[in-house]
Amino acid sequence: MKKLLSSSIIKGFVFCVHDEIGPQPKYFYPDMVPEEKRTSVSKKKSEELIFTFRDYMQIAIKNLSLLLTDELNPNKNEVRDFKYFAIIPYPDFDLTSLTFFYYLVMDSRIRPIETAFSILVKENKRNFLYNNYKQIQKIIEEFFTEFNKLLKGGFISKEKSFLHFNKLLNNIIQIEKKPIPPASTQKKIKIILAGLDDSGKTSFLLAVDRKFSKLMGLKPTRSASVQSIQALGASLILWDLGGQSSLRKKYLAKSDIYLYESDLILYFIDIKNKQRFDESLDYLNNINNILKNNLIQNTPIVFIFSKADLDVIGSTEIKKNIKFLKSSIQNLIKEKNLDFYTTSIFEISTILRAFSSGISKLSPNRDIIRLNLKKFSKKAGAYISLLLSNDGLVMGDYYSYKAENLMEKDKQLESLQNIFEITAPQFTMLYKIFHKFKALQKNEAIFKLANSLVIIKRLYIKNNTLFILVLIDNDNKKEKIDEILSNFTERIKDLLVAFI
Ligand SMILES: Nc1nc2c(ncn2[C@@H]2O[C@H](COP(=O)(O)OP(=O)(O)OP(=O)(O)O)[C@@H](O)[C@H]2O)c(=O)[nH]1
Ligand SMILES: [Mg+2]
Repeated sequence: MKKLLSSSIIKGFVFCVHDEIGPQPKYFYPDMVPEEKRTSVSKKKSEELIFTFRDYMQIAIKNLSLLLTDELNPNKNEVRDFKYFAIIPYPDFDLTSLTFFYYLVMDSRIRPIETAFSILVKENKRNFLYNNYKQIQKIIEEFFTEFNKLLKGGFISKEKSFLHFNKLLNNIIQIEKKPIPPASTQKKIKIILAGLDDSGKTSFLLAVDRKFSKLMGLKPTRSASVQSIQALGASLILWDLGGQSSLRKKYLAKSDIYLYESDLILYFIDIKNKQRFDESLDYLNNINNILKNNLIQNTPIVFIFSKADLDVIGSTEIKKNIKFLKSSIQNLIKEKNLDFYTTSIFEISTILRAFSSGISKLSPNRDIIRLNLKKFSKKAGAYISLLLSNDGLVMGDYYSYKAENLMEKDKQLESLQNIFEITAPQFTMLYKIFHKFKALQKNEAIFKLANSLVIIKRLYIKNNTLFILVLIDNDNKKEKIDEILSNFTERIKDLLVAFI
């Protein structure tokens, strides 16, 4: 193991379990050193990890606290499907991990055991994890399907476990051998905006960029226009592929330039223009085939039904159009959980919502942030909670209801929740304005909405400003929120800073 890791980016691993006595490091490498030794050598710039038991323990506690399963009481299916990954920084150790969370089911235990397995890299090498996490995830998941069978009868010896972990690490290290993209400290994300001409791509981008003044007299995009914005701790490179017919042919023919290594595609369809639906579906089909067959890329596609302005969105015709498009797209793409958004440039929040949901798909930490927001919201008794970045992008959301399960009496609640979702960024804006003009001293504001309250809290996380918005039905719950909020932010703060 020593030889394997000495030349690798990966510096160690730790397999933590939540045992009867609490979180524990169970198997780990390198071996721990006594406390005295660490303090004597830690000054030296060592390439190797010098970890005491207490250090490993600290990592185990941090990892497993992100699961906090005490209240969730998982049933059998949940246990089986519970598989989360996250990229977690440990600033105290100058390390970052890719961590796999799951439940370990053992014959001798009644309760499934919360488990977290981390591979550790130096903080300055964390891009290795971001650039390769999908591949590494696959290797780790495959490994644990086998490894868990071994543990079913009880924990195996450390020596025996090392033989297995050695193989796992060896497989991951193979990834290091492929050429590395030029080193940069910031993650670059390539996002493509595609769709027919006149489908609203450039307008969408402008709205994202808050450049509303440019909207007047918009000209068709002549070819690919590339620009970049900074958001959520990454550079987002936005490729706006002008949609005229001749251009479309060019992108498809030169897909190795235009579609290659794209992280996300936003596909636009003008919801009002029924005559061109077939043409648009045809273009989508071509793009999808190239991604799957020629480029062998699994780039997620988010569908934007544009021009869904307030005055038309409720009409029978538009509803019919949406239904038709959803089922046609489903037939073409054949994947579960496709993302559809209706947007209008006259409702900037619909655009920000679609955009942020799209990029949050790229965050390895999205699921674990959501899980923690859910825990927080349940404890607080909230209807909805939203976690927003300073520029209004949704980094996490929680809804206490599922639309399809709603009883008639809950309909009112549902419509209130819908309003909340649409207005959340405006509340944040109001908060900012009040704060700027010193009309607000505190880091919070409360708005009354019918019988409910909207609570906005500003969070400072390492020089970043974030907002959490919570919708509750009575005053009493506010105290609870105050009580549990700092614990919640403490737990997820490192995950939020490096969101993508
Ligand atoms: N009513 C309404 N009009 C919109 C909306 N979004 C875009 N438009 C209008 O639709 C027209 C085309 O928008 P663009 O953003 O230029 O479309 P595009 O997809 O970039 O077009 P190409 O560059 O030719 O591919 C413009 O006149 C916009 O003002 C919307 O949400 N509602
Ligand atoms: Mg355009």
